Amino acid sequence: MSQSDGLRVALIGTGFMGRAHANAWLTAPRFFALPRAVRPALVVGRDPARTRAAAESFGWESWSTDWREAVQRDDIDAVDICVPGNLHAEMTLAALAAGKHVLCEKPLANSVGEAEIMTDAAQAAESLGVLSMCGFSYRRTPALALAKRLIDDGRIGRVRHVRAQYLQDWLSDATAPMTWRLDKEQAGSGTLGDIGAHSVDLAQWLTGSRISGVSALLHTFVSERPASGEQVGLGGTGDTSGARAAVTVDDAAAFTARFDDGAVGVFEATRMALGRKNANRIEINGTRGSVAFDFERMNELEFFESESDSLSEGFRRVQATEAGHPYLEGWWPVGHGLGYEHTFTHEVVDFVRAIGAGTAPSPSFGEALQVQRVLAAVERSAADDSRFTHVDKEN
Ligand code: SOE
Repeated sequence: MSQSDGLRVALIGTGFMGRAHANAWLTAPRFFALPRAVRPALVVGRDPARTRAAAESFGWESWSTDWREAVQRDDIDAVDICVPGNLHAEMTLAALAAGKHVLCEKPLANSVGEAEIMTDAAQAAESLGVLSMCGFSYRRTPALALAKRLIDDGRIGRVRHVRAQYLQDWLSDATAPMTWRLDKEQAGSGTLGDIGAHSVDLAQWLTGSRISGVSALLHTFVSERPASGEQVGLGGTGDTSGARAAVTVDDAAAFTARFDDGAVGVFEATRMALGRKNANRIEINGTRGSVAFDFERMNELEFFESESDSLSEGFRRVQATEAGHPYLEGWWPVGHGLGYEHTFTHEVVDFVRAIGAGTAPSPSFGEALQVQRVLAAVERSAADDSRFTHVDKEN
């Protein structure tokens, strides 16, 4: 591979995440100093017309409906995988074996077994200079990166509580049509893996501590949906007079957790919280202070520090939009604020910088495997009714 050709990227996937990543690959080199130029070499999708349109609108140099092109072509250096979870392992293993750097969407896989194999392959590839990263994009929200900095600097002391909720409402309508995100075969799990995984990753990353045990419940409110219909956004209007399809994943996930440094956590995830659009919230309380964040106000971090004068202390609202804040060096002067898409741009910036420096990027597959283990523990706990204490029984 030649450095002068820039980093030649193949993107697999043209859906919501594919578009978010395509935009990030275009934007990152325009706003940030990167060690290598980025060449949008190939986009891959299942549908020819849609893939061609994606190539044209985002300026990809070529397109294909065969993902193997991305791993077989000698003129590709990095593969970005934005497809349902059941395809992650096969594509990742093929890309790493072909010597391509890999950015793989979250959750890393649909099972712990697959995630372990992917992690082993990533570690072996890393010793040959081939790098991989999992796309837990919210770590790249400036306000959350600031929270991480504050926690690492000891500003909230030792962590006692983690309180994480991820609330959306796009599945509230029981007549919205079936999609791959509701099919266990393709998605692995429902709300738990789709958005609960982000909370688990944020909690472990922010605290620097692993979740060591959970007690959980999962629930499915709508167990079948119209098999087809008009997709609008992620939901839409199903054809209620036609065939029905079984929903095979959870609609709601709730669990308590213990962290290995002694902290306790409470987690909730749902895509049926009417009115909540992308309320990815996390609050962490330590022995000296607290941080609190809600993605619906993504430019802000609430920060509390105990002070000597308890009558004048209180949460302060920090606007993470200033030049010295994480990732802000690439953007607008003073206080103009960022959006959802910027988190993906920052992800690409960090990935390309890691490749340039030859250092392992984070979240590594190993970190993503740990998230996968927590998701699996939540499923095991929820499936075991003997561990659920019924109010009307004494045993
Ligand atoms: C849908 O719930 C979704 O698009 C997730 O799949 C993403 O990971 C999250 O960033 C936004 O919501």
